[in-house]
Amino acid sequence: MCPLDCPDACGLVVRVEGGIVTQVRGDPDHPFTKGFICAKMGHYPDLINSPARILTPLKRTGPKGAGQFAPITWEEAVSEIVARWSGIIAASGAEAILPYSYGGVMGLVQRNAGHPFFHRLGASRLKRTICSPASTAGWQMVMGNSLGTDPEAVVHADLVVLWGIDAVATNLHFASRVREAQRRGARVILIEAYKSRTAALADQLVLVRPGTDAALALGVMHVLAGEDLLDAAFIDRHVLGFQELRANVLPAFTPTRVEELTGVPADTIRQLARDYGRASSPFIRIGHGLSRHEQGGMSVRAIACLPALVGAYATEGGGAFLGTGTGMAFVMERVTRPDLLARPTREINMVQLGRALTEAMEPPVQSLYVYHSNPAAVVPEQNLVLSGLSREGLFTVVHERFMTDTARYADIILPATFSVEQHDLYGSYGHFYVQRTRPVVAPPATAKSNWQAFTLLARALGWNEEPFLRSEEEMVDELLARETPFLEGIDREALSLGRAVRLNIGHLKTPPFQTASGRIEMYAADGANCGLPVLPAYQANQDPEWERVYPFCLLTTPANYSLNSSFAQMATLGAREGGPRVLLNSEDCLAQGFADGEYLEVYNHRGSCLLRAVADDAVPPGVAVIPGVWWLKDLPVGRNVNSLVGDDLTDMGEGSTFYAYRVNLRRLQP
Ligand SMILES: Nc1nc2c(c(=O)[nH]1)N[C@H]1C(S)=C(S)[C@@H](COP(=O)(O)OP(=O)(O)OC[C@H]3O[C@@H](n4cnc5c(=O)[nH]c(N)nc54)[C@H](O)[C@@H]3O)O[C@H]1N2
Ligand SMILES: Nc1nc2c(c(=O)[nH]1)N[C@H]1C(S)=C(S)[C@@H](COP(=O)(O)OP(=O)(O)OC[C@H]3O[C@@H](n4cnc5c(=O)[nH]c(N)nc54)[C@H](O)[C@@H]3O)O[C@H]1N2
Ligand SMILES: [Mo]
Repeated sequence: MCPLDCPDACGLVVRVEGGIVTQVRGDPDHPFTKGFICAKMGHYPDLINSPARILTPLKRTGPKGAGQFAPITWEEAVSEIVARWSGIIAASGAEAILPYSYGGVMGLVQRNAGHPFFHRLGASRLKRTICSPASTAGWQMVMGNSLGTDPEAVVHADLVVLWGIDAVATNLHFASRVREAQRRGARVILIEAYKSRTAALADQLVLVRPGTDAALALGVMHVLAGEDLLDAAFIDRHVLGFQELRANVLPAFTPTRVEELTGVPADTIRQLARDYGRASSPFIRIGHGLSRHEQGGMSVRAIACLPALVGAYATEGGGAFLGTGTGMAFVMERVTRPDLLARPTREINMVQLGRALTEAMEPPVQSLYVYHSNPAAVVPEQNLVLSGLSREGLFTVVHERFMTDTARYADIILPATFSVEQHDLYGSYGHFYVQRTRPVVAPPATAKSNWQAFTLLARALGWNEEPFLRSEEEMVDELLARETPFLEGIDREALSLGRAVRLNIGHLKTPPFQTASGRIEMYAADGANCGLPVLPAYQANQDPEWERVYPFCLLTTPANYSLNSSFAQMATLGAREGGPRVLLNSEDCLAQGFADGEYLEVYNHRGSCLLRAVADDAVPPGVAVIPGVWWLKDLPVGRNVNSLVGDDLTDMGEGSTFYAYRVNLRRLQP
């Protein structure tokens, strides 16, 4: 299984020769990913066998961030950590310690390995919000726990709308099914903020002003209602609150007004609505990109209403899909052990790490334990994050495989394993298969998995609660032993042999929809309690003065040849990507006197970074696209795009707003 944070969750065939991984290819027997993988994972052996791999615990010998370390043993590392933490706990309490982890490994055991440990310790809890809580919350307000349309069914659709997703880069195997739908006659529409790679797959590209998708969706609904393109019978039986939406919200979203808000021509909005309303089984794939805006939750909420208006869920291949949480198939509390938390400790939002490390708090964060994440590179407000990580008084432990930008700031570095060296159980957020993995090679003698590192620390602390006495393999067994409706009747033998097995999702078949009312809910009676509008809405949110100072919308898009900061250290892949760069419309380049290929300073009041300018008319005027999360150490002045990105939270789910910021650019002084 591929361990990366990617919806495809590919099946792999790993060739091992003489105890060494020599080749990684796609597993032709994997039902969803069918034998092909991305360019990144084709290079997995280069990472596993990299000479840059950290092979021993390290202790800092130079100033913070300088990357100067001396080797120590695991015993020394563990006793240092235990001693420092004991001091901090005695003086300030365990909430002064903050775990920090995200998506380096997606397996259910390794990914969550720190939860029982930090619950038992009584540390601060991390709200893991950097990726998709806004889109999830927006979806759930309308659809509850409904899974949406199976992505495999897209081949039956006659219209596919890729809404804010660069599927060719970020959801490759879904994109191949969209091509299949196209071969069978489907039209494909991409709704994007710039002409991404995925535009090559689409029959039509609709460019929307970043952050305004809710208005566009409401405009489409206005036309559907006005031109009687509704499925009245479906609405009657399966929708709650459409009449309220129609009476109170839709009248204001005329195509003319929506054009002003979104930049999409009124005629295009009308045509989009007609195409959507007349299709027999339209499928909308909702991306997370469009939710990383101030009103990102609302964007997804509004889009999630669309299929209900035309009764798309009643047809094969029709409906919408945001993601699947196959983790819910298992009793995850067996791993995460919330019961080990003696009392609810404070929660810190991971998006606001910079604030947490630099602002006054009671108690202040005095220790950070980072595992399978690279916050120095991937988190917004980078200048704040780095000044926090530079604090002499912050005791930082980083469990890693490479000297990442974050590891450079560590006091102690612990060497980590690769997925091919550890046990785990994987779900996916882009399909419905689960898969068990066992190690195919032995790790280097000194490297430990997340689970192993935490059990070692727990034993050093003298704990003997159940999870700390068990191996990672036993934890996988434990997850598989607990019956849930998703596991009923599945092929357990195939699962234990390491095959991808489809979960049983029959109990979530719709209708009824998995909401309180059993219907698709456009009206959210309890919305008002959480400060949210009871009906989908859109607030115009432009500040002309701000737009004058920072004329460019910044899009920090996923790169094709790296995944967040993973693989971004590989020169071969970086070169194929085109290197660190900022893409600008050629008219903007001309107007500003920027030459194609010259270095520019991209800046705002948060920070700045230096990037090579590339004139590219895939980018609309007034937009700057910076693909990829490059390593700081490889960039001039040691800052990447996240020095330009703020840490405001979304309207729902307290999520990240990576795409919501503005910048200006200037030529470098000689
Ligand atoms: N190659 C590669 N694959 C990846 C990743 C990667 O970094 N590289 N990241 C992985 C991760 S962690 C995730 S969460 C997933 C999903 O990755 P996401 O970050 O959710 O990316 P996408 O869903 O593809 O959506 C990104 C697209 O949204 C567009 N966009 C931005 N703002 C708006 C807007 O306001 N409206 C509209 N309509 N579009 C907008 C951007 O231009 C961009 O092309 O991909 C995973 N797969
Ligand atoms: N500008 C900008 N920034 C972004 C985004 C964006 O679109 N634009 N996308 C955001 C999104 S969607 C996400 S999900 C986050 C992701 O951010 P992160 O989850 O921090 O992802 P990575 O940068 O891939 O870093 C993962 C690290 O985990 C390490 N690792 C891998 N496996 C293991 C393991 O088994 N054990 C241990 N201990 N370490 C391991 C890898 O070596 C790697 O350094 O980034 C966000 N940052
Ligand atoms: Mo993500």
